[in-house]
Amino acid sequence: HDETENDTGVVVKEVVRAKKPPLYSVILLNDDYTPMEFVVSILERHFNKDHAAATDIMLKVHNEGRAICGIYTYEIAETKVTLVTEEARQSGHPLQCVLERA
Ligand code: TYC
Repeated sequence: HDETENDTGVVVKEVVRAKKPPLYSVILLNDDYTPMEFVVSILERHFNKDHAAATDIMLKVHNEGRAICGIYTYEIAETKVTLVTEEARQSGHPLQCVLERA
């Protein structure tokens, strides 16, 4: 908090808010091998999408090469990338999930 006096002599209190943290987009990249239903399931479970929204995003990646799955602060975004990549490799899929400054 800070107290300042304006040009009418009135003391004004202002709240100094925390600076907004930088945000990061989590992005899925297309490949020729990861099954469509696997990508839809990833979007439902890791990015809180319903089946229709997950299908739309998966098809956008399939048709355009990439799509944003969600926007988060750094630690959350990085954790999503790690968990999605681990699950894809465990399942034998080459799915690529990356971070970008939003
Ligand atoms: N192109 C893949 C296929 O035809 C599907 C796919 C969609 C793969 C999105 C990755 O991030 C992806 N099976």
